[in-house]
Amino acid sequence: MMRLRLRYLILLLSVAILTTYFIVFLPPSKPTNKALRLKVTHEDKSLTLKTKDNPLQIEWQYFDERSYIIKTVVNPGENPYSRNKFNQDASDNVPSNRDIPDTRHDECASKTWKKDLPSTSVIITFHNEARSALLRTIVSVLNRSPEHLIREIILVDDFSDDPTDASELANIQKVVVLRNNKREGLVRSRVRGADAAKGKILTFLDSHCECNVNWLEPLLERIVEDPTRVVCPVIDVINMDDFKYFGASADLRGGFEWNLVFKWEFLSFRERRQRASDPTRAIKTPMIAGGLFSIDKEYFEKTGKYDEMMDIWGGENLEISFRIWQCGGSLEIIPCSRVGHVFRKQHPYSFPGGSGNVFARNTKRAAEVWMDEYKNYYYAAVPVAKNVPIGNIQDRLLLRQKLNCKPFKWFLENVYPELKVPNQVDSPHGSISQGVMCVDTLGHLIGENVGLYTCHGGGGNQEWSYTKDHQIQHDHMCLTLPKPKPGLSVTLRTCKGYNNQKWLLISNNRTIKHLIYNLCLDSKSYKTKGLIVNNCDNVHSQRWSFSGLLET
Ligand SMILES: [Mn+2]
Repeated sequence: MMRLRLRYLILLLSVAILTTYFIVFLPPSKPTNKALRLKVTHEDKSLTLKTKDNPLQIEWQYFDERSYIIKTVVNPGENPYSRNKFNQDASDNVPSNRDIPDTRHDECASKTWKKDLPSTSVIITFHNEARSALLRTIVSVLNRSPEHLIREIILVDDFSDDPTDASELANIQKVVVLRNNKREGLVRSRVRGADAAKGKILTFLDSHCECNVNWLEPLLERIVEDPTRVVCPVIDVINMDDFKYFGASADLRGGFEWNLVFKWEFLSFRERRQRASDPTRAIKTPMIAGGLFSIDKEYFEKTGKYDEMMDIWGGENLEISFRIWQCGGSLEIIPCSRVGHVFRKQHPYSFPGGSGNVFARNTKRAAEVWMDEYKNYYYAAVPVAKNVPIGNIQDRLLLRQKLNCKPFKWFLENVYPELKVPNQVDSPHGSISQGVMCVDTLGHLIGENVGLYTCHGGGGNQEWSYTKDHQIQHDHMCLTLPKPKPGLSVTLRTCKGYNNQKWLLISNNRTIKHLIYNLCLDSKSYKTKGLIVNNCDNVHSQRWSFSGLLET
């Protein structure tokens, strides 16, 4: 007994000594940055591998990371955020092959993936990206993917100021560079990359990402099983100030409200419980964030790629999400696949045409093509969108018809039942006119009066709805009677459903009468006081027609 314990002790001691030896005395192994090997060309014999068997050959050549990055470092006195809206200094100081924490669930680490997966073309589009961030994206792809699964990395330089940002990277193995000769925006750049791709599967990445261990295999596997799946990694967070890498929650999916702006939302209790029993299972998502996903190339083409009349950025993720779901595919987040992304608070680049307009135009194109009558909920939430010109959508409508896609109602009922249809928009809406003049907010806010303006037929400030509880409403503001006294101005107040906000639209004599008092909406002094109330006497200045109300 005693002897056994002694033996055990000796064993333990020798293990401890050996470990110490290795820790203290072994030189730190230099991790080779395999990703930065240069391309082998037949013309250049110097780029062949030197092996022990064949000492005549010489070593691999490597891309010179330092000299590539040093050309665009932050100048002394320059704000490190000014060019990229993230801390470029911090990015430049992080090596391209740095270690990042493996943020997957333990069960992902022990999972094995199919061996016979097809290769993917990785497509990265960018406009004036920080060199260090772009290089790190490429290096993480090459270093953390099985070599045979990366067919190529296609960089689409969307007319960056400095063409050598991309052209120098063309020396790295597997990298192919395409440069636009004018600014095209994300959508057309991605389509250009996809058209050039030779891989069976397309993988789109942002230009400031870092792929984590085994990020690719679980994505490809889901698509091999069913090519109508469009799959995304969990998007981890690279801090924009210090570039530290954090794991994101895998209990999130993509959603939106009626303004059609993408948002992350927590999975329901039921889905979280399912995930707890199998943390590796795919998560169905109504919408994808759009920056990072994989899709079968043939399926991408069959389902209409992207809407190429969308400019710069925004709305394209909404369009592809509606389209894939409504036309028979599905969108998934794969929790065992992790890719870090630098999230920023603002866009680093310029938007020709203004970011708000471009976003509204792209979003409205998606709404007009895919949302059927439900697009009216979008216009109710974002009234300015009604007047944004969108160009021709005929091709996209034909595509929808050709693919025999389901109505938006199906999407709401089957994919996104959590998105509630607001009551307000069940109510009739339109303009309230008197001859050629229309009731108009004139851009006024809470507490101010409303006026009349020449009818323009474009909604916006002349768009009113008449709710079931008798309110006359624009956005969240309602026509309100401050006091039941003739001659007083009607004001805009937050809709509360109080009695002073209740009106009757009387169709036979076309008056708008307060529900309780004998006071009618009157335009007679609109130039000085805006709209007022007066004793109802059916004079011309009290006669209105409401385009949203059917004549009875
Ligand atoms: Mn991004």
